[in-house]
Amino acid sequence: MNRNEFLKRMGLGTVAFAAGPSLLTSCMDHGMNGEAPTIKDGEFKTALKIPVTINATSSLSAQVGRDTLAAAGEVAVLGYGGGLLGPTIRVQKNQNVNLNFTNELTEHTNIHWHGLVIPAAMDGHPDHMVMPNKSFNFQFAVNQQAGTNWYHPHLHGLTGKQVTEGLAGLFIIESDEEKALNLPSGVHEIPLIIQDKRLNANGTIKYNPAMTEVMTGFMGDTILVNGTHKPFLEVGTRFYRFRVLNGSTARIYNLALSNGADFYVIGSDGGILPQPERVKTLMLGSGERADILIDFSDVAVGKMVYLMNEEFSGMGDAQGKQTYKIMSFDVNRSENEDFMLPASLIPFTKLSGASQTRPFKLTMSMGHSKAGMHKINGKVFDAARIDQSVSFGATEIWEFDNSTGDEAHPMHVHGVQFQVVARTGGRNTILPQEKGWKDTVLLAPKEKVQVIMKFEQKGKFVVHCHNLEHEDDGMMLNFEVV
Ligand SMILES: [Cu+2]
Repeated sequence: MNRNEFLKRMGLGTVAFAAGPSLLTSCMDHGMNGEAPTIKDGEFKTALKIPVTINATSSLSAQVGRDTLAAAGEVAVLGYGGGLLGPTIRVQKNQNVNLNFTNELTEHTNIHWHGLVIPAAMDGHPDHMVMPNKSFNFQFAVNQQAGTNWYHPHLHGLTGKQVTEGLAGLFIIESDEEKALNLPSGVHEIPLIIQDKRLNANGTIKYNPAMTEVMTGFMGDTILVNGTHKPFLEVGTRFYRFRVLNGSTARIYNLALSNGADFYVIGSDGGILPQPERVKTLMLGSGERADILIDFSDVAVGKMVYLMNEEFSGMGDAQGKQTYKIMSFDVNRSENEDFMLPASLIPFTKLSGASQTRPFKLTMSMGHSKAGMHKINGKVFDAARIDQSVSFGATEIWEFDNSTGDEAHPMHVHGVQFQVVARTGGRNTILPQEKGWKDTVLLAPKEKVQVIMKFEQKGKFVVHCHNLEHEDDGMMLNFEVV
């Protein structure tokens, strides 16, 4: 059964519906359709917050902090440093990371290093929990290319809640190759963690997905960038580098500039592209990142350019129906440019010689309870079950098949960076932001996507949908590299 058929049945008020009155009440509370709530327009009057930066040998605590999210003023939030979100961890390629992590929450948590190719014991598998008042020492070597990775909790059934309440941060890898490109840096290199929240009347973050929202994803009406509602950033008339993360649980963003200007994608999830890709729009699903360059040199001092979400279609019927502003770039000074956009960036060797193609069929079917509607190869997640066994050192193609689905699924593989080989059906193309190293790939309804990767870490990892409501619903499998 697909989502539309499911909703039709829900709409008929089927008395025999097995989940009972609590589910029906819950659906009435939230509306039946699970559609993305409307984002309200308004003034962009709060300076963009920039997370602090820490290095490879630091400590990190998950804690209850306080932050100002919107008009209600300061409220309790989760984070890794006193406010919403966490510091940006900035390391060099080939550096050893030694981070002592403490859980100061009253519930268990852990950290998954999203995008890092590190040993299974350090990856933050849902099995690896850090209980309240306990610590864990993360030690691993960073041997991969420069890129914009991130960290967040990864617990079966609790990931969406903890990420929404504030637990996430960036993990940036730098390299000498990248430095040689002389990309905009310092105050000209800005992280943008884009998230949507739903707030209670007292201003605190609400996370209570109804059953329809487990299907569509839980979306908010309040867009935050680095935890800032309706932010502005003052910029000079020159190129800026933005490291963009879609840190929402489910909302897809189709980024564009309000002045209709082109911008340049220079990096994908896990690395720099071989050459800049000139675009007008850039779509990012949950968990995806893009490194982009925006040139403000043609904008008159005193003008504003908005980062927009542009209306889109083809990603299921719950999303994309609205164009709205995400943040404002206030051009407030003329600045001399010392940056020239290079014709080529970091060379990219294509993986080949896959020993097999492994199918992952994505489906949705109504279960007997609220959990377990989203399946991969007909299965919901079972922590104790190993679903796929992969030979250490093997190169494989994994094929995600959403050809019968009517929801979007950003599929994420732990323990690897992959390359997108093909997309058939739907958009039928490899997008500019997919022409480099990736760990998360967005499948629209009707699409099949093939990715190729080499397995260079042994142990038990997961592959899952990064729509965090789908993931918590069980759209995740274990694989073991042996
Ligand atoms: Cu999904």
